[in-house]
Amino acid sequence: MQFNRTKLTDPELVFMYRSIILPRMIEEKMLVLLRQGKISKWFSGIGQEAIAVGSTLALQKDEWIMPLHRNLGVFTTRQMGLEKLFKQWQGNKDGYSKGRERSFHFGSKPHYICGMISHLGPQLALADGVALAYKLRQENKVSLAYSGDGGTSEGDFHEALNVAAVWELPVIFVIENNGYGLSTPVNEQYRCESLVNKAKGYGMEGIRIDGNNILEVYDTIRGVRDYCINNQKPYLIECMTFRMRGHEEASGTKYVPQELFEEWGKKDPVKNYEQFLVTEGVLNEMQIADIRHEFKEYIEAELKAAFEAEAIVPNSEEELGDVYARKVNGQSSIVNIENQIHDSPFTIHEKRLIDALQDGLRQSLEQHENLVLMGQDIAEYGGAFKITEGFVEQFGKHRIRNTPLCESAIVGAALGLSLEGFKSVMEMQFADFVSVGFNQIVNNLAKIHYRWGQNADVVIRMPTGGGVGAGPFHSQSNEAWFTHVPGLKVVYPSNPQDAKGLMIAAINDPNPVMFFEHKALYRSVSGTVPDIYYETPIGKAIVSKAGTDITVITYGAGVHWALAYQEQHPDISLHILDLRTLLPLDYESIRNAVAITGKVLILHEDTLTGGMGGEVSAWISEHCFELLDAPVMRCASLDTPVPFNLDLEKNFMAKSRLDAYVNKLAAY
Ligand SMILES: Cc1ncc(C[n+]2csc(CCOP(=O)(O)OP(=O)(O)O)c2C)c(N)n1
Repeated sequence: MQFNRTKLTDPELVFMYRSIILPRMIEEKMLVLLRQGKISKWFSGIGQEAIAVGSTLALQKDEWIMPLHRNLGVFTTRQMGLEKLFKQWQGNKDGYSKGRERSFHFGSKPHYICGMISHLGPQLALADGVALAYKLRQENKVSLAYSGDGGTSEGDFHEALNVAAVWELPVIFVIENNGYGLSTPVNEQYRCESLVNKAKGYGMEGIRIDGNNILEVYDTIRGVRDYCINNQKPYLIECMTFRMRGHEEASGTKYVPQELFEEWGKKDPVKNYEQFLVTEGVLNEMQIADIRHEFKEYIEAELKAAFEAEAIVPNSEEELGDVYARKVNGQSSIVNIENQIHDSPFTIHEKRLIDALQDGLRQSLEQHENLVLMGQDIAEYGGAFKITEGFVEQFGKHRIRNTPLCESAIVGAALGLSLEGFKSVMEMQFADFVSVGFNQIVNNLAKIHYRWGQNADVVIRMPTGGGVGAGPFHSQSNEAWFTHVPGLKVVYPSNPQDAKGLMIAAINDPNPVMFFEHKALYRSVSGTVPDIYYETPIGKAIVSKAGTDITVITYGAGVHWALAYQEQHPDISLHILDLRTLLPLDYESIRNAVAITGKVLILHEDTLTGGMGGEVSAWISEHCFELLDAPVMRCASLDTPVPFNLDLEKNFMAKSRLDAYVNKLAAY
């Protein structure tokens, strides 16, 4: 192995040695503890330390890194105290995730380290978002994300590199090509000659280097960092290395030919560098022994302290309390229209739902300089539904961003922006397409605050629903996919005033909000909308029409179906509750609405099985049993995909069975 010290001084070379030997020694200790049954799972980075350590040293301390499961060297090189790290791995309350996350799946904002999720690939797009934040602020910084050779086969790898190239983001993508993805050798993973060749396909530069040579890694990444900043472009680095242990310690290495261990054992990044320093006269054997002794004592002392930590006493209130981030700083000064409507100190205008949404977005962009909108065709074209028409002229293309066709990467980029304190609204062109961004939403955005205290300040706009003969993939109601995910908020306005106020509230909320907008209501529903910047509270239902015979609990288009039904059937008096927010549910308003009539019909456009109606019905049965005079009934759409033919679609829709359900309940 050829080492080139370039202009590095002796103390700098020694510092590098200390940086690379520490994670090696920690791991050696971990393997002993594992054999003693004192710790659980362990993913080893032995043999790959030069990559994590060299790249972390090459970055500034306040540049975000997205490490994976073999990157202990990132954590130690960012000077994280060992006691807290050990507590993290033991699942202790005083670790980085309050015992909620295993192994390396945690982050630390003060250290600019973003916690990985298990899925291989999603973190790459977060690096895009962080780099976008740097670019928008014109800061001279880069973000850096790792991928294994296996991870490069994930769609997220392709999406993240493509977005970084198209948006010219200063991101360094580092592939650790260690020969295997679990038991799968690289010849069963990809067909290109080398992974760095993929860079060309995205229109970016790339280089393949010896990942076991810490000086080569450090020097390359220093240079690449300058390139990314000066040219405002991403860069791909393929680091050749080898996984010297099993995928994780329990899984063994039987499938790896012994010769490979012998061959790569000779290329050990720690031993070779140590040898180089001795040959170079930078360190002698005594000094090396001293450093090793110092670290041994350090590790033992910190481990002892960690093992003495008290066991966790579970507290459900605290667990639930950490799922969502709390609002901070002066948000209470925003007008809550529902407290002030009677004073009417503001002007109002008649608006369609679509115009009200546009109002909410525009005023939010004026309010928050750090708010960015992203979506397919949302810039000059104004979006598929023209909601963002005119925004580019007012706010510029840097804030109103057209995206390539890659929902997963854009949701990930939104989370990356949030790491850097930006707010973002992403437009799904149709709610149906959320399925290809699903993982980022339900696993990254939703869980991040509970896992390590980082919020995801992201709103995802979901043009949803059917009724216009658009077929199975432009008509779905998929809100219930998300109401089952702790950490998300799910909002679904039915009228213009709520649409604007809830949009503003969603953007002000520090948590990820799924914002459903019924496409058929965009231009068919109008109402008065205050001109001022105001919030409609998330988590509050509203009585759309008071009545005495049957309570209809509904949302979205269902509200309009119920109102229209009432108009056509004056003999029966419906009490109509518009839920407006589906997660969290407003149980108090539900109870009050049940109490008024004792007969409850839950109505929604979504299909029956597993829909919101099931959840609301179960809650009413459990908590309002004494208030009921009839079984809770659900009127929902047929349990089929949404059909294209208009007659079939009409038959599919819950609306076509509303009359039957009302009569059934009335007669009960
Ligand atoms: C989406 C997804 N599929 C499968 C897995 C299971 N899994 C975890 S690590 C791994 C191998 C990863 O290989 P590679 O990306 O080369 O990284 P390495 O473990 O070699 O560092 C697999 C298959 C996972 N975590 N996520």
